[in-house]
Amino acid sequence: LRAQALEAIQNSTDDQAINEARVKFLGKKGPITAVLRGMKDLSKEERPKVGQFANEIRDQIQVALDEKRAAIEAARLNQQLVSETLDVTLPGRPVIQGQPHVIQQIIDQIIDLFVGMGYEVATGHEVEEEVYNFEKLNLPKDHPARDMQDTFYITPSILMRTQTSPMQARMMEKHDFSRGPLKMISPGKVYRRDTDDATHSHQFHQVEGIVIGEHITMADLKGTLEAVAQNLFGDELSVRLRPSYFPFTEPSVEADITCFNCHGQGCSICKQTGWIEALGAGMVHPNVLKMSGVDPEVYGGFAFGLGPDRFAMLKYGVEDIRNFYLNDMRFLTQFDQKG
Ligand code: FA5
Repeated sequence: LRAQALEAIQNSTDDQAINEARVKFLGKKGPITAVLRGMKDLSKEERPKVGQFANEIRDQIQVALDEKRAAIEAARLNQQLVSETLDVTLPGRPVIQGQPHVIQQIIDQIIDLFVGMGYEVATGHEVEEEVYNFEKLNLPKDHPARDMQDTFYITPSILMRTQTSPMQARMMEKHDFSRGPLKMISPGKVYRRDTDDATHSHQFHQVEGIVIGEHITMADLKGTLEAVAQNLFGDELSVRLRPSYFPFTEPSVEADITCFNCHGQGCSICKQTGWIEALGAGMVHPNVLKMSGVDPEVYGGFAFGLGPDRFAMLKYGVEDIRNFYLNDMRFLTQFDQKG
C-alpha cells in the first residue's frame, strides 16, 4: 500500500492528481481509514502494533503529499517567471507625444511676448452679452456697422462673441486706474456667420490688446505692433498704419507689416506691394471709455485685434485656413515643435 501510494504521488503532475491521490489513500473511504476503523475488532496485543504501523504509513503518505504539492507549486512559479521575463534589450515602442495646435503655438508666442512687457491675460467668455459685444463698443442697436460681423445669436441679448473686443469693456470697468494703466491682452475663439472659404472660417481666433492710461499715444501703438511683428516674423520688419474704420476706435487704422517673404521688395505673397495686412487697431473711442466709466479727459489709449489664424497662414505659407480645422494629423504634425 505504501509503495502504491508513494508511486501515485510521485506520478502526480498537477494539483488535481495530488488531490485524487490524497482522497484515494488518506480519504474517509481509503484503506488507512478502513484499517484504523477495524482496530476495534483486533485483539488487545495487536491493536497498538497495527495502530502504530497504520499511523506511520499515513504520516509518510502525508509528508509525500506535502512535498509533491510544494514541488508542483515551485515548478509553476518557475514557469511563470520564465514566461514573464522582460527582455530589456528589445527596442522600445515610440510614444506619440501630443503637441499644441499650430494656432495655439502662435497664441502662446504672443502671450509670452506681452507677459514679458507686463500685460495681464484675460480670456473672457465665448458666449457673450450683446451689450458687451456691441453696445459698449459704440455699436448701438441698428448701427449699420453691426453688419460688418454677421452674428450667431443665442437669444436676442446673448450671442457667440464675434470679436475679443468685449474684454476691453469688461476689463476697463473693473480696472482701478489710480493704481496705474490697464495693460491687457485677451486671446480666444470668436464666431461669425461667415461662409467658410480659403481665408474665412466661421470660428477663428483673435488676440485683443488694450492699453489705457495717461499720455498713451499712437506711437506707443505702433511700437507695440512692431514688437509683435518682429517677434513672430523676424527682427528687421516694420509696421505701417493705414486709415480705417472701427466704431470703437478713433482714429482707426489697419496695420500692415513688411512682407517677410520678400522683405518689402514685392512678391506674389504681398501682391507686389511689399506689405501684408496684419490687423485692426486704433485709439479707443471716448464714447467707449465713458461707457466703461473711464474719464476720457484724463485717460486714453490704444487697442488692437489680430487674427492668429491669418498669422499662422502667413508664417507657414498655408493657403487655406480650413486646413487648421480638419484635424488631419499629417498636416498638423508638420508644425510640431521638437524637443
Ligand atoms: C475686429 O474684429 C476688431 N475687433 C479688431 C480691433 C480691435 C480693431 C481693437 C480696433 C481695435 P476685424 O473684423 O478686422 O476686426 O478682425 C480682426 C482680425 O481677425 C482680422 O485682421 C483677421 O486677421 C481676423 N479675421 C476676421 N474675420 C475672420 C475670419 N472669418 N476667419 C479668420 N480670420 C478672420
